[in-house]
Amino acid sequence: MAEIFTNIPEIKYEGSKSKNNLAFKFYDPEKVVLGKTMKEHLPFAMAWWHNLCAGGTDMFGRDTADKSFGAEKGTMKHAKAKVDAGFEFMQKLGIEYFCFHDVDIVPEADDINETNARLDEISDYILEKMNVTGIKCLWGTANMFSNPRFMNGVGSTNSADVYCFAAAQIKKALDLTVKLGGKGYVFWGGREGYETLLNTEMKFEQENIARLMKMAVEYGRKIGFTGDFYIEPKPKEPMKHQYDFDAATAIGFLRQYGLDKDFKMNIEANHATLAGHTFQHELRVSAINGMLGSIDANQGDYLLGWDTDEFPFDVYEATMCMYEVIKAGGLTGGFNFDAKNRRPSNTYEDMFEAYILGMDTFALGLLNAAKIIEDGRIDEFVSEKYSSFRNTEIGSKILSGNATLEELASYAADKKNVETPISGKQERLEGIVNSILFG
Ligand code: XUL
Ligand code: CO
Repeated sequence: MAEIFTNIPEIKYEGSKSKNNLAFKFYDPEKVVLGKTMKEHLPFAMAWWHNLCAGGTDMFGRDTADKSFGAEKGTMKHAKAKVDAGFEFMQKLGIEYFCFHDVDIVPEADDINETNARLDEISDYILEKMNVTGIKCLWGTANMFSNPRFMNGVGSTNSADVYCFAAAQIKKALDLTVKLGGKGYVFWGGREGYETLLNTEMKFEQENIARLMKMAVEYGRKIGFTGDFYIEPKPKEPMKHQYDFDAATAIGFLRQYGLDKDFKMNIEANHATLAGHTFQHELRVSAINGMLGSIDANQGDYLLGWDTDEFPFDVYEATMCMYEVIKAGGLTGGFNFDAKNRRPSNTYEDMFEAYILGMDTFALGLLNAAKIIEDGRIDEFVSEKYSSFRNTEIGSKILSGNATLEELASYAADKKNVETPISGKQERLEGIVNSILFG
C-alpha cells in the first residue's frame, strides 16, 4: 500500500527549543511524570470524522481541504483509503487510539442492510490494520444527527419507525465497537432537544431517550461489552435546548432513570464553555460524582457562540484539565481530539501540525499540573479553608451528620456573634499558579 502523507516523517520529540514544525516540543511519550509516562497519562485518540472526513465546508462555502486520499468520495474504495490514511497518520504521530461514528467509516446507503454490510466489510479491514499496528479503538458511536430522519429527534422523536431505525443504528454501532475492542460507547444527543415547547412533550421525550439507552445497555452487556457508556453533554447546537445540557443535568438524568451504573461522562471542552462553564468545572462535577470517563479535547472561541472545535492551544485550560484528571486518578477513557483544522489550514501538513499542537498543549498541561500538585500550596490552602469543619468539635459534629438545627442555633446563641471566615485569597492563588508555571 502506497504511502499517503509522503512528505511527512515520523513525528519525534525534539524539546522546547526545536524549531522543527514537524516535531513535538513538549510531548515526550516516555518521560515519567508523577510515576507514569506521558503516554500513560495521555491516551490520545484521533477523531475519524474531523481528521479523515471533514474538508472545511461551512455554511458559506465548500471544502477547502482534499480528503479524497486518491479515491472517489462516496465509494468503498474511498472508505478504505481513509483507513489507510488514518492508520498512517496515527502511526506517524504515535497516537494509539481512534474514535468513530458508523457513517464516518462507510458511505451510508439508502437501505440500512446495505450500510450494515459495508460496515462489516470496513471493520474487517480496520481490524486487520489494528492487529498489524497495535492501534486500538477508544470509543464508537452512531451518527444520529445528520440523516433527515432524525430531524425531530432520535430517542426523542415523534416517530416510532424512526425510533426503530435509531435502535438499529445503535445496535450495529455497538456490534462494531465490541468487534474493534472499543473501551467506550458514546451518546451525543445533538438532536435530543427541542426548538419550542409549543410542539414538544418534554417528559415523554426524556422517558423515551432513557428507554433507548436502557435497551442499549442491555444489548451491549449481552454481547460482551464491558466498557463504559458515555453521555457527552452539550447545551445547544444544533438544537436550541439540548436535554444533556451539562454534566450535572446529564448525571441527574442518568440517576433518575437508573442508568448511572453503566454510564459516565465524555466531557468536551468546547461544550463546557457553550454551557457557560469552564472545562475544569465540567470535569470536577463529573469526577465528584464518580463519572469522569473520557475527554473530547478541543477548545472554543470566547468571541463566538458556537462549537468551533479548535485544536487545544490554551495552556491554562489544559493545565486545569490535567489537574482535575490527575486528582481524579486518571481517565478510564482517553483524550479524543474532537477538533478540526481551521478552514484555511487545508494541507496534509496542517493536519499533522494541528495534532502536534494539541498533543504538546496537553503535555504542557500535564507538566504544569504535576508542578502545581508537587508544590502543594494550592491543595494546602483549600484544605486549610475548610479546617473549621475538620478541626473543631462543632465542625466534626456537623460532618458526622448527627447535629440538629436546635443544637447549632444554641451554639450560635452562646457565641453571640461570628467573625468573617478566612479570606478566599483568589489573587494570591492565581499568582502562585503563575509563579509555578513561569518561575
Ligand atoms: C458534536 C460532537 C460529536 C460527538 C460525537 O459537537 O462533539 O462529534 O463527539 O458524536
Ligand atoms: Co465531541
